Amino acid sequence: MKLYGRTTSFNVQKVLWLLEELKISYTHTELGGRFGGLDSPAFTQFNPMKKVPVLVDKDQAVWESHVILRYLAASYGGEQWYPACPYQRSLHERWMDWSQCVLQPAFMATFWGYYRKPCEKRDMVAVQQALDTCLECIHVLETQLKDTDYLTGNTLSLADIAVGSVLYRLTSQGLTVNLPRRVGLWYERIKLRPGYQHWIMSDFSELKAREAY
Ligand SMILES: N[C@@H](CCC(=O)N[C@@H](CS)C(=O)NCC(=O)O)C(=O)O
Repeated sequence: MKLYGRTTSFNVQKVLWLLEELKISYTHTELGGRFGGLDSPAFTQFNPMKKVPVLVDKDQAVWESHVILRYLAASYGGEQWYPACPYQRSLHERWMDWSQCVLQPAFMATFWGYYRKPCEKRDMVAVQQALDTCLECIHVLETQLKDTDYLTGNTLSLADIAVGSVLYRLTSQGLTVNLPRRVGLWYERIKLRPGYQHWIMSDFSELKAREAY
C-alpha cells in the first residue's frame, strides 16, 4: 500500500493517523506543496483533481481524505471501525461529513486567513468570524460528549479521526481558543494516541505566512 502526500497537509495527516491506528504497513511519498509533483501525468492518473492525499492499494487509487478513511476502515478495520449496519455506520459518518462541510471550512478560513498570511495582509474581522464558527462547532461537540469518552461511544472511531484532527492546529496557530471541559478531556485523550502525537502534533511552522500551497 502506498500513500502520497506531504505530511504538513492536514488531510494527509488524518490518513496517516488511521494507518497507525489500524497498524497497516505502507510506504509514503511526500508530494505537493514544496515537493510539487501533483501535475505529473503519473500522479494525475491517480487523482485528476491534482490533490493529496492519494492512497494506492492493490494498484487501485483512492482520493478524497474521508473516502480514504472509509476505504481503510471498511477494508481493514472490522466492525469497530466500519459497522456493517448502515445506521450504526451513519452514527460515525455524520460527524465526518459535518466536519468536512462545517467545521473544517471554518478552521481552514482561520488557518489561511491568519497563520498562512503575513501579518499586514490579515483580515482579522474575517478571521474572528471564522473562529466564532469554530467555537460554535466546539460547543456542539461539548454537548455530544456528555455521556461518552469519544464522539460516538467509548472507543475511538472515524468521527474522532476526522473531527479530532482539526483541534491541534486550531489551538496551536496563535489564536485564543478555550476548550470547554468535556472537549478538553476528549482532546487530552486523543493526544495520548501515538498516531495523533506522531502525525497530527507535528511541526507546521514551514507553512507560516506561506500563501501558496
Ligand atoms: N477534499 C480533499 C482536499 C484535498 C486538498 O485540498 N489537498 C491539499 C492539501 S490539504 C492539496 O493537495 N493541495 C495542493 C498541494 O499541497 O500542493 C480531501 O479531503 O482530500
